Amino acid sequence: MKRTYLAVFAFVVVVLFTANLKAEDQQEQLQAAIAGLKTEIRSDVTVENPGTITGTVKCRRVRHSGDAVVYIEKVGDNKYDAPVEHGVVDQMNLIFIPHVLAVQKGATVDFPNSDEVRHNVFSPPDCCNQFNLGTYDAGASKPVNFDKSCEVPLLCNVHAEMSAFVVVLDNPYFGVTAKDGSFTINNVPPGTYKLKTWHEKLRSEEHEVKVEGGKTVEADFELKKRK
Ligand SMILES: [Cu+2]
Repeated sequence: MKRTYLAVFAFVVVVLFTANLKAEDQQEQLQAAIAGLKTEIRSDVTVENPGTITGTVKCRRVRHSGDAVVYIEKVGDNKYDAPVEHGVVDQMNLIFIPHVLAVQKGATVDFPNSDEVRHNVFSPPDCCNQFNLGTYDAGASKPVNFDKSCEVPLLCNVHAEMSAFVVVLDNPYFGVTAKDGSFTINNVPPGTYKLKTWHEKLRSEEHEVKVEGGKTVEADFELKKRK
């Protein structure tokens, strides 16, 4: 009798240990995906004597200062070739990764399913770029082209809690903030611009910035809740 108890006990320990290893493995995979996937997709543009815009966005009353987008509304005539590189929004552990992907207009974004369950990515009916990819299996991936500048909420028909955004912009001059709120916009042609912010929950702010060739100009923002 005692032996049976011991055997059961040992079995439970092994099962728990394996489950723990699997959970740790999943966490590692998730962190790797978060670190590895790009949050900005743009085309390469040759600029003579470019400048840099850098700064911090403080996001008030939300968990962190990441996932805000800082962008220049208009640069020249805003006519730029679509990016060749595809963006990727992965679906892993019932989460979209990254949570915010900023792309230049014309970009294609791939939506792989890295889970063992099926997902169905779609954007809401009142959205400027409406699509529905239908349910698809683990390992499969479907592309969507984003040709209008606007914010596109991503949802999943199977999992109501899944949410993310593709923010589509008119030119290559934008940056997505890291969790500490920092951002950088490189390769900016010299000039005076209107710099704006986007955040899923916070009110948009704008600053005027003067970019000079070979120099870095700083622009800081503080974003508050929408009224
Ligand atoms: Cu889903």
